[in-house]
Amino acid sequence: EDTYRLLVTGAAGNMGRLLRPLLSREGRIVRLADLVEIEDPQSGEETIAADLTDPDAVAKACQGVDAVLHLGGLSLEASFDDILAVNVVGTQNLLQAVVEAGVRKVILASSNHAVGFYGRADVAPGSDGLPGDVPGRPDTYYGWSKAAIESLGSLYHNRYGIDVTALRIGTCFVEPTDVRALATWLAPSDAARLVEAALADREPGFRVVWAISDNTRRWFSLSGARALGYEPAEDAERFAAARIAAEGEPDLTDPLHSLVGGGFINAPLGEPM
Ligand code: NAI
Ligand code: 15L
Repeated sequence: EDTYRLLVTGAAGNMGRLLRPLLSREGRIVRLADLVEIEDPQSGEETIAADLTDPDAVAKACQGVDAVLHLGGLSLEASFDDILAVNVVGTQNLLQAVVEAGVRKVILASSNHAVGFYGRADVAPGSDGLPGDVPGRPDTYYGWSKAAIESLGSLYHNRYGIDVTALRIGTCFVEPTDVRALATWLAPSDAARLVEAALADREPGFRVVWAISDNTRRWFSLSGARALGYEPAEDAERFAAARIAAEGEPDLTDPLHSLVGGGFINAPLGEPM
């Protein structure tokens, strides 16, 4: 069979559910994998149960796949052992299975929390914002795991020549969840645009880019993502009036707004959120 197959891990989660209808294409099968049940599979979709901590299950999920969008894992702070097992060992299982199955392309869901301790003060004056590929400066065990999987992606690219794009996702929900997200929002439609840009055929590489909409209040550079062909169409500003009416104007000197990681920077380490 030569149908293009895209494996999406964590497909039952928030982003998986938002992206499913946006990733469906003529001539593409989207294989949805998760630990929990995938609801209501549509035509062009297939489902598979796989625990990322189980190498055999992950190997099976990767059979016959052309590309992987790896969303699966713990998406908030948790104990170090859980973060290590699910996010780091789970991603290692995935990358190993990718190589063994001959998959050539992987998109990793990293997070702003991989670099949560950078701040507005780190943005070069006159620049487009904080670069997408600054070295890790995690704010939690969770953020550390994202820095670790970026680094695993680099290892697997250099060893095996697979194309790896790590997305440092800001805040991807239907709408910006709070005033902080007026800067960090990634609209689901823009997430799909960036995924399509990362899936495009190109010389295999390894890159780490910000995954954020073209928000009026953003302080994150989009040049890395734009170099892939990402053309964001959304701006959280249309939600600003309502969010500010509810919460007040953000104080940009408060670490909640002056540092990338916002509230994560003083969340107790290892305590499930
Ligand atoms: P989510 O928590 O809603 O979804 C994660 C999915 O992974 C869940 O369906 C869960 O069942 C699955 N999962 C957890 N442990 C697993 C295991 N052992 N084996 C297989 N599947 C497992 O998270 P969301 O919001 O959909 O995020 C997707 C990815 O993007 C996550 O990796 C998250 O860390 C990352 N991200 C999301 C952001 C956002 O604003 N939504 C921001 C930055 C990063
Ligand atoms: C993340 O990494 C989380 O998965 C998500 O739930 C949000 O908290 C997001 O970052 C954010 O920083 O807004």
